[in-house]
Amino acid sequence: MEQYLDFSKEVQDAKAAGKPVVALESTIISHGMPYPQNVKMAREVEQIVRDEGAVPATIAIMDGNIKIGLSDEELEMFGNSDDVAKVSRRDLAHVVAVKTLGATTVATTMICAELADIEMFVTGGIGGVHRGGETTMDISADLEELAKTNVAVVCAGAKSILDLGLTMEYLETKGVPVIGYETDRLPAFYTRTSEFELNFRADSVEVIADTLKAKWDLGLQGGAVIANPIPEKDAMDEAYIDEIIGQAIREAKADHISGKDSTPYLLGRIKELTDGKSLDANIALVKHNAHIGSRIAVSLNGKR
Ligand code: PSU
Ligand code: MN
Repeated sequence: MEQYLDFSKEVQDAKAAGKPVVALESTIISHGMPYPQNVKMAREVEQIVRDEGAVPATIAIMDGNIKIGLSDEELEMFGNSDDVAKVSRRDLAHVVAVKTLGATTVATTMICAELADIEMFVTGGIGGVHRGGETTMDISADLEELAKTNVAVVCAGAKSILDLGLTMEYLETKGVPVIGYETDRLPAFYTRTSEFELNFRADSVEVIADTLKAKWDLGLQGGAVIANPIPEKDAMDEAYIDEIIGQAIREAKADHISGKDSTPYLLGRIKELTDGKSLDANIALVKHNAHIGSRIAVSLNGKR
């Protein structure tokens, strides 16, 4: 397995020194945001992780290797190329074998983080059960990965392009804890709350680190979702964004968009329909997640 892993010097040194490492995904860069905002976001998020006392490891596939930590030039390339595949679990072996460029989704970033012995992962939003998923069966591989791979994911909840209720049911069935950071309700990405009550609320990163440690010490396989609401000042108006999301979903249907193209299409349309305001919110929430996720990583590392 090691032959496929290619660690950056920064991550290698961090691991040798026993420092906490935080995994970051590349699909959010290559398929989740436009250039050049995506690269700027990726660099700023990495710096936030460093400022919080951890080391960032942005994960991507290149030259038949799983890169654990990208250089500045590589970040630029993943943000500014149109031949980067979106790589979820099913795609990973193929993209490694044919040695093309691949951006890792939440599912694949979790797989690669576990291979690299990294237990914390920060992103914006996870995939889930899409609206209408009970008939289309469009259910993100992210949920199955959370069920079996031992990596905690810090996110701002899930977007209401998904069916949040079905997503929560799925996670419950699979035994994945969803912990609210300073909230009782599932955040809905662009907004701070939703009607869905969370399983647990944590008001400190210590409690989250203790919970993760206990989970894995007990051999309870699988990840956890730490749901961290978008900061108040960056949150969008709920009625406004719901209307836009509804329109984007109707357009996706009319354009016969399905499968892996669905999430990037919807994100792109929502950005256009909001004149870029959704992108600003998206960037703000990822940065906030980087602060909280890094603090959890530092705390958890101290308990090892
Ligand atoms: N949600 C976002 N931005 C993203 C994604 C989700 O707000 O970029 C990406 C993540 O990489 C996630 C993937 O893992 O979309 C889910 O895609 P799918 O539904 O095809 O599994
Ligand atoms: Mn899907």
